[in-house]
Amino acid sequence: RHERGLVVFFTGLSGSGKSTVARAVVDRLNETTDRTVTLLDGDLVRRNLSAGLGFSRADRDRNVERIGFVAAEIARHGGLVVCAPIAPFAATRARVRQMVSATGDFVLIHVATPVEECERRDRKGLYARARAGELPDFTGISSPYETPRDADLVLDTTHVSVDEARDAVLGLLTEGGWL
Ligand code: GGZ
Repeated sequence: RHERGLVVFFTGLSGSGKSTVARAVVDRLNETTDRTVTLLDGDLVRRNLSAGLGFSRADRDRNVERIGFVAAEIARHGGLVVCAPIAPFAATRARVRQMVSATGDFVLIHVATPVEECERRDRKGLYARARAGELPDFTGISSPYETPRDADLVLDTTHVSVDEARDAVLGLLTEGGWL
């Protein structure tokens, strides 16, 4: 039996918690399924697959479409893929959804932690740098984030722990018959 591949695509602002939740989902999937699980980690993608790209709209589109292409290839071979770029543009997310849907299933998770909360946390100090004008085109500050209208799940980590968010994602995947 060849199981259908699945791409779990997280989108949200820098500091929204999406990478943390994505990582927790991958860890749990690795404990509970025999299927291969691939995390297309944001940092690794930017350092390798998308090395040299910046944060203009064109470069973000290239980055997100490359992630989508790799995810679609893995899904085509029946794999589970988790990725968590900001992916701020609706049209780009729609292209990725379309690309993946030709070969596998696609689930969109919006980590909708508001920019005020992301900036309040400012774990990496990037919001402060963006405010100071040191980081141009910073999503949520000086570059847009288009809120998804087609999310399968919306999570706000302001009042929800990483474990609860992880379990909500796993619950959705179980309900949908993927696990
Ligand atoms: C947004 C930026 C920027 C700008 C650097 N805007 O919190 P982080 O640091 O670790 O995650 C952010 C990451 C975003 O890269 P993505 O590949 O996910 O973006 S996109 O999907 O839009 O291509 C942040 C850091 O890179 N970073 N400059 N100007 N985030």
